[in-house]
Amino acid sequence: MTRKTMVPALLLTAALLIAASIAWGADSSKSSFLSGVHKKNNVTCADCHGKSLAVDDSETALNKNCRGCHGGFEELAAKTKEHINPHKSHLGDTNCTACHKGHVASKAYCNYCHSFAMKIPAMGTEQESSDKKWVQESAPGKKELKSTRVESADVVVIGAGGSGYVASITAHDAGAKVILLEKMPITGGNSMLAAGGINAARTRYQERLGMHDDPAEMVKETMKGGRDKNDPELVKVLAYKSADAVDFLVSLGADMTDLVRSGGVAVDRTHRPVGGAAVGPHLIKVYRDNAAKRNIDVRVNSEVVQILSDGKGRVTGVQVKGKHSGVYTINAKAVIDTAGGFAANNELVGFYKPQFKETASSNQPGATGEGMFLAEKIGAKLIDMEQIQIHPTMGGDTKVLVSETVRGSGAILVNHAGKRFVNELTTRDKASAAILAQPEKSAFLVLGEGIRKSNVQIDGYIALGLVQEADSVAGLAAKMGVPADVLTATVVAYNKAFEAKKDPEFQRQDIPRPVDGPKYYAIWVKPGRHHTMGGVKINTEAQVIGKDGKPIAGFYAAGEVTGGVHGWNRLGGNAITDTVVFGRIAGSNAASFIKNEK
Ligand code: MEZ
Repeated sequence: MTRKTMVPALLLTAALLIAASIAWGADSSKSSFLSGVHKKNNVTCADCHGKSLAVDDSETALNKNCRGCHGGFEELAAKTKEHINPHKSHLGDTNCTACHKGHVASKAYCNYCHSFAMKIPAMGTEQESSDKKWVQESAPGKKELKSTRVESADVVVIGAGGSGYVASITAHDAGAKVILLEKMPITGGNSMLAAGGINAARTRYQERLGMHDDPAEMVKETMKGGRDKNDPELVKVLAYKSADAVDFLVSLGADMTDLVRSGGVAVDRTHRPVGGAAVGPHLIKVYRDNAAKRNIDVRVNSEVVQILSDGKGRVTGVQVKGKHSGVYTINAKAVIDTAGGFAANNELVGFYKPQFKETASSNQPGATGEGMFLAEKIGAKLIDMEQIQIHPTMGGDTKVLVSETVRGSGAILVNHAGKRFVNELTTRDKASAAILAQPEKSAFLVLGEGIRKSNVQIDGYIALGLVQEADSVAGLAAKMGVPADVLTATVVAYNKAFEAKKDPEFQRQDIPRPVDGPKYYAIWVKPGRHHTMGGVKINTEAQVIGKDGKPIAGFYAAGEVTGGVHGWNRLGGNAITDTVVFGRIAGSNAASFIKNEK
């Protein structure tokens, strides 16, 4: 038997063994799972896998077959009677196989971030820990992997979060053949979880509401928020291209009409969908639809294990480990690294900031930082790696981020004595420090009916069981375990500040709504890891800068994988701006680099 015929023969044998174990009802973990609903309906291997039994890394045909039998997300969501409806979540319409498995027990992807004991078919109830260390294929000491095939593209983009999608769409529209790679089973990255909005100065939406804003102010506030450690040139690009970024999103079909204020900012600059809906799921749906419309080659379960260069400093492609297809090479004329940050990587966070190691992370489980080290391995400079942002308000002991926009909509922060203790709209580093300075290292967000109605995300927190409610402030105080007279006095004083448009106690600039009835609400909150400000050094053209201070030819980066834009503390709402502004620059420059090289 030659090597050429050996591989198909082995595959065929494996397929026959699987088929046989199903037919004979053998008591292996594979067959016992398949003996469930699939056995009952006489499902064959070919029903799921197709005649060839081959599975591509994105599991496309397999998922089509899942839907063929079980129905699509909408159908399944309509049938769900449980309180939490996994088929109707912020993850959007993803692969069925992200949660459901064919040959091993299914597992809910949601449980990486949430703690739901969800029942899904053939799933054990045990919780998967999201803190398990991501095995980095390119870690030092790991043996070099051998590619079994070679493909080619004009531009390869690493990481299908917000920056990755924006860079891919932009490069595609500039004429490049793009492959977008995502190591996780679903696309979206941390952008998918973004609750707040996109900061942009002097937009048509601000002007429509008669609001005056100025990119120069955005520069000043971003620098101040970043403790002046940001790269001022990058910040200028961020601010002066921010209104264009919003127009770009609208041109793709996004809704950015609602405005709210974020911490450390003196105007309503954070743009989001109408009703205060979370920005991330909305944008990722828009991006997914736009990528599909353009036929962009998006591959999940595809981990980049190496960025390739010609030895003379020019990037030439990537090596990928596909979940099913194995290791292969993509030769590319340009590579864009949009692989995100590492706030979900306990080991790495502990390495750079030992005191943050045990804090909960708001991030998706794939935010483990490999994109930074893949870049460093081919000479990129990493900066500000120890700058890790702690977001003030994660829901109690959960991994659910309670959006800053809840405070922006008017909620107050109250300690366990029932008193306000900080300007709720100060920067995140200061608000987190103020909460951690409380003896309990936690606090409550307190809000009324008007605030709840202005921000649809609060209904989500109610559905998740994070919110206590009562018909009076005293009733709420009893549920929170704080003195009723003190909390009542706190709310009365705050409502007076709302009337007077002046907050003598904490100089909060913007009080859009009072804390009023008929219902009052409280959410117990604790600070948690949210954003890693450091990463790959880039210049204003989104070119990756090497340790020698020079751009690495053919190599671009955007979003949380980069450092310098946010300095030592990011302002809420500036991350999405970063992904769109620098994603566009990276996509467009990668495409013109290729054209100019021809
Ligand atoms: O930009 C963010 O991280 C943000 C606005 C988060 C949030 O609190 O909603």
